Amino acid sequence: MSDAIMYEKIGDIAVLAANNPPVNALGLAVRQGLIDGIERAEKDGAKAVLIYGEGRTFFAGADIREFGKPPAEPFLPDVCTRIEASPLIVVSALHGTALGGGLEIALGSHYRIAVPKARMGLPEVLIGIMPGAGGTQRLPRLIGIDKSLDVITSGRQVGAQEALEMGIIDKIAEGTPREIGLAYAQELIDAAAPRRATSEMPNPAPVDFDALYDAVLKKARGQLAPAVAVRGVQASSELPFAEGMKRERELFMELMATDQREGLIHAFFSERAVGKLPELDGVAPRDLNAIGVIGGGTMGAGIATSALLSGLKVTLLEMNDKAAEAARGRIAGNLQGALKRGKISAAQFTDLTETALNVATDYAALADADLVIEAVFEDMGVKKDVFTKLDAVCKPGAVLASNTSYLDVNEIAACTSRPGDVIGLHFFSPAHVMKLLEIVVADKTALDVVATGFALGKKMSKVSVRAGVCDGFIGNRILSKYRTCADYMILDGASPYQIDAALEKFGFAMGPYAVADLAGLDIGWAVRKRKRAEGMDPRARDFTYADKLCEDGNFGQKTGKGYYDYAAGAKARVPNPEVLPLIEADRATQGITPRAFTDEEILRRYMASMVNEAARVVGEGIAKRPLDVDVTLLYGYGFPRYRGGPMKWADMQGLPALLADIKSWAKDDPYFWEPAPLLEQLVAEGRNFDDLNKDAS
Ligand code: T1G
Repeated sequence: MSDAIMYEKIGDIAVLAANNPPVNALGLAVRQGLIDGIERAEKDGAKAVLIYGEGRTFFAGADIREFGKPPAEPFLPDVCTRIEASPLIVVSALHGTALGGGLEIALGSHYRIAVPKARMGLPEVLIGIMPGAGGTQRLPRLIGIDKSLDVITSGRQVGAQEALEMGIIDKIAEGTPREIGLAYAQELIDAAAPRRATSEMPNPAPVDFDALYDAVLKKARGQLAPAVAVRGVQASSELPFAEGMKRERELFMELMATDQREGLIHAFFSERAVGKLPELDGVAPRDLNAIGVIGGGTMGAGIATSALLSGLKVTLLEMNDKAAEAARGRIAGNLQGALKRGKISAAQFTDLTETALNVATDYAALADADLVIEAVFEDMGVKKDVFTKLDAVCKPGAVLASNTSYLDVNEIAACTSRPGDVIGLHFFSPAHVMKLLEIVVADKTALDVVATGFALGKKMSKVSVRAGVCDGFIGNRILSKYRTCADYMILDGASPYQIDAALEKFGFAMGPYAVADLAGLDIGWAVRKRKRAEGMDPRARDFTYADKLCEDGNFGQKTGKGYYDYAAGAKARVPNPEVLPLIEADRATQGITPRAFTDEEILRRYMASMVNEAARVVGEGIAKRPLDVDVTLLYGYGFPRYRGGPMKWADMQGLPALLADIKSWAKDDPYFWEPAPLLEQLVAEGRNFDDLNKDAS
């Protein structure tokens, strides 16, 4: 027998304990160990079998690392079927997260018990597949179609209490999984409880599966897995168990072969890889208990909220009492939202707003802070003034962070006597909601300060990505390029509405012009004015229609009108009729004859501009690996997760074709479409971005 499943006989009970850290994934050795264990128990005179996991969890699912490789027997569905077929009573005792194949093992068992904190679910759709070891056939027989569809199409984790109410488990008990499992198995033996096979339960009553399929497909914004999973569940209602299992397998294999599965699994591993930097190995972060936030606008209040929710003490500094009270109100409003959603209790709300939060107007209040984040107006002079004052009051070793979204962190650091303690922490608005944190490492930033940035991100449940210093770091620098590409397409004949529609069809939550309206058109206006004042490269194209829109007081959602008119509400946007005439006038002045764009060309240009700039960002070392770009775009810019991120998407398209497109467009606009050296190099070497990820791991 393999060590992955440890066998022991205690009285009448054969105990199969999984031992495959960190999450007891159901790799080959575990699957084989389960089969061997059941067979041994049957020969060993046992009356019952207990299955549980050592360490932090019951099985967290199939071993995702085996996907894409040739499958090896025994397959997981057969393991579940073998467990269920045993004449002995089989009990699964759940703790930690019983997910995917893990829950399917439990469903193949005859009885299920869990500790109160256990969570369970079938999260396969989140990685682009569907349950493939009987989950779509056994769960509906156990709890009915509606509840199964909720669990399977959302991929959500269900807590033990809810699972008990739904009928997924039979019992909850306090103790270790081994203790509660042994006690329950003995209780069942003593009561002469029958073997109880889920697959032998009657087919669940049908629902209108076609309507559900359509509704789920629409809600998933182009992602296929949840809708395909509906068809799997449908089979549980319409077919005998064995045929239903075959149908599940076919659908499962179909999804396994998709780019969406590849993209989602890339996203899963990439978001875990971003925090793993060889230079931080063994580097301890500095203490992090109390932090300071300077500026209580939307951004500062969001950062403070996120910090409070993660258990940190926060001192928020504002210019005067009135502004300080307004900031307190903003933070309380954010926390009220958390209270309403049940994320915190009323007592916690009171504690966070009255004890953990302190608002102040004097820099001296920051003297004891372990880390201070400034979120003041985006202007170098203002930032330098703040950092000079911080340098004077903060204790030695305090981390001094700027939330700048594009300014030079080296220049900010240089105005202090301790540049090693200075770092960029770029949050995304609203900071208590958005998961991305760019950790901007300046030339002199000390390694333990970088480690502290990552520790803060982890505490705040953010996905943190390391970035180097440049205008816009990873995300905003790439954004600026693909936005410009879209703006040029408008000059040449596309409309903002066609561009938004094409990109939303691709899977972006919102197109770039709807996003601009949400963020405020005044932001882009200020950037354009700054760039013109600094002197634009004469080869860069320019345009005025967007400025005119702002000059007329249209800043987007906050003024009720921008590219769209929001008179009927934010979601009921309609094109603003003033926009197209402004664009036409601009084209006429510049002597441009508009031409038609297909949605496909819009997408290819937009994505190529994004990938080309991303290749520069990686080539220059601003992002250490292509996967850092992918995670940045996924978590900060609404890039569709099932496409894996722009670099993964580019790899799946094929880099040679992308480079050929760029070179063909460069004939008309060599300045904008200059190919990134790294892209040319990869194509010449016949390699792709994922090869660079592998080189770095
Ligand atoms: N396979 C392989 N490795 C896994 C894994 C898995 N299923 N789950 C986690 N890991 C690794 C992870 O990469 C990390 O590695 C370490 O474990 C700790 O994870 C037939 C088809 C379980 C809730 O989708 O949701 O069953 O980075 O850092 O925050 O129907 O991991 O340390 O090297 O995330 O405590 C369904 C995915 C599979 C579960 C733990 N199961 N995992 O979270 O730790 S499909 C899933 C998670 C399936 C059947 C099918 C979470 C977690 P490293 P972590 P965590």
